[in-house]
Amino acid sequence: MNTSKKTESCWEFMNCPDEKKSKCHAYLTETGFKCWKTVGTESNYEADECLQLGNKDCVDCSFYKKNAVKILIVDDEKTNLLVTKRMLLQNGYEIITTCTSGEKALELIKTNDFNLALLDIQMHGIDGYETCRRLKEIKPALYAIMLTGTVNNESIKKSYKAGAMDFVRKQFDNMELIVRVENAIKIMSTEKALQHSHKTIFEKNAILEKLLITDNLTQVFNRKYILENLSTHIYNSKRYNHPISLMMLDIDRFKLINDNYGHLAGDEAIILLASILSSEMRKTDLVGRYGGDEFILLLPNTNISGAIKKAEEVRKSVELNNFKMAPDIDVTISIGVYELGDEAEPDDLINQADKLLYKAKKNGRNRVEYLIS
Ligand code: GH3
Ligand code: MG
Repeated sequence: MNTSKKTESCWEFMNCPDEKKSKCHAYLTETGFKCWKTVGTESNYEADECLQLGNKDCVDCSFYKKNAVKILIVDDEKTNLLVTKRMLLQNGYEIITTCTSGEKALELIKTNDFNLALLDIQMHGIDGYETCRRLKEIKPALYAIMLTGTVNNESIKKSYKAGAMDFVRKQFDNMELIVRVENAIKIMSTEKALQHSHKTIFEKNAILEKLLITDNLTQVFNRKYILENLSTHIYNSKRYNHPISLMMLDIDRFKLINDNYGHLAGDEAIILLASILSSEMRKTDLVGRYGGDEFILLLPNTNISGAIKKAEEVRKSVELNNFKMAPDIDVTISIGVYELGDEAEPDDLINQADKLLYKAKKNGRNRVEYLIS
């Protein structure tokens, strides 16, 4: 397995609890979270296992470094604080803050990014439930474990209501506290992993959605998108009694560019035209590539006179532009402009604009043809 590539995508690194025997990398792949047990040095990984998170062989791994988890212990009994803190220290936890009241805890959380809080229930001042509730208000992701003398239905109910996730009996032995804290870390790590996956999926979806509606060559909308949205725009224009116009335009004698300067130069000319169109049109207009060297422009809230004016501007802008990829050719466009009448259907808009474009070609090219219905 080529390991060097994997390390680049490492998202968080942590040591397995048994650091002497093996190390573990957690990393995110296209298909989800994976734990990767490794042997050897960090620069020379030999992956002996590559396991999906949730695999039972992998439960010891967590994405929070144990020694980086920030723990807050709140108890009004100083001895309890000392005992709990010592236990945690003995088990590899290093960042531990203690305080003797809920009020102090609420102050501390404002300046400390605690991950985990261990809260005594019965305290002077505000009790553990209320402390928990308010801490979670300030930091919802905080994982709270209640420290309680007796676990009964009442305390369970109140604790969960306050946002606590777990309990440790006050007369706890070393094992119970440590097991619960480690479970808390696993849960937090899994949550973090899921959030990360979620974010990645969300971002990738957004990219996919954009790809679906974008013309690969020019980055303007593709034909499918324009056609799908045409009906909605027409429906809105009729409903709100707003005008709507459409332009079909096409490069004049485009084949000459391909023939004289090659297909790539032809592509560049199409790309340049798309960028001229995008910068000339309003944000609310839709610019799409209909195919080849033909573009479709939908102009909501624009009547025929506005659309003709715009078409002339665009035509001039192309005429004046120096298409450097085809230095000996005066690149121009022809445009057909049509405003949709009350009775017309979506297809009419395209058919009419297309006919007008054809007319512009027939009448000499580098011109705008329109029809006032
Ligand atoms: P007219 O003035 O009548 O429009 O003449 P024209 O030469 O521009 O004719 P037409 O619009 O029919 O030309 C389209 C040509 O565009 C045909 C095809 O080879 C070429 N073409 C289509 N898609 C692409 C593309 O993505 N890139 C390039 N470079 N050429 C393309
Ligand atoms: Mg053409």
